Amino acid sequence: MIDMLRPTIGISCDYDKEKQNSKIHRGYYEAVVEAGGLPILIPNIAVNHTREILAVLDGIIFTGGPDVEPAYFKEPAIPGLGYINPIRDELEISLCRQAMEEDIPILAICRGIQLLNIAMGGTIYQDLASQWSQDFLLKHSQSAPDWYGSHQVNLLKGSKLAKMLGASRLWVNSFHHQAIKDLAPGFKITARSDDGVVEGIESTSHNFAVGIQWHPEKMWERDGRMLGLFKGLVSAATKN
Ligand SMILES: [Mn+2]
Repeated sequence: MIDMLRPTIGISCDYDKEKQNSKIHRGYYEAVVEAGGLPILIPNIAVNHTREILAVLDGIIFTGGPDVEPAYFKEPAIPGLGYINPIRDELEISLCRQAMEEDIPILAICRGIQLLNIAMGGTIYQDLASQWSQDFLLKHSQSAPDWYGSHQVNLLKGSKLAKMLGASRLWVNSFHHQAIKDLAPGFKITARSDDGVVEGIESTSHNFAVGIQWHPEKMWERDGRMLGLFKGLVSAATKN
């Protein structure tokens, strides 16, 4: 007999075009289990089932992956743009807008933070190295191991992000060449690296819509504070 069902946490998957597999790093779903949720992987299926997918989810994680098609923020592609996956973009933009409309808790990681910002009306730098206009830019595509914190971020005091992490400044890993440019309406910036690049955002009007630019799914086994992000999502997704 099951005393209490765990909240279901959907996890968007990447697509391996060579092997034709939907896939995702174990760190995402193992963190959800560790945080008390039940992970459900969402494959790259056609977009028409957004509402049915969300009907079985109490929360959702938008994961890391390739660049988002810049047409979604009304820009042509520049030379620095990387690989894009139109099928994944279409599904996730639709899922994200619908989840926000239904106020389903969202944790948006790396590509996810960009997707969340774009879906809600913001823009991104398609390529930091060629578009960042200030003198100082940190290395955001680290060459160190994926669990290793390669630069620091400053967290906004009182934000959900700072509370979940229990910190005001911490080391994070970094695997992105894009970043948020114009923030979507209804959001606030909750983390920046020392060069000013946005590393965290959250909605000011939703129950839980939190985005981060780094990869906690690859850090939580070594830095327990990172599990706090998944616990925060599961807690927000728990029905009272
Ligand atoms: Mn970074």
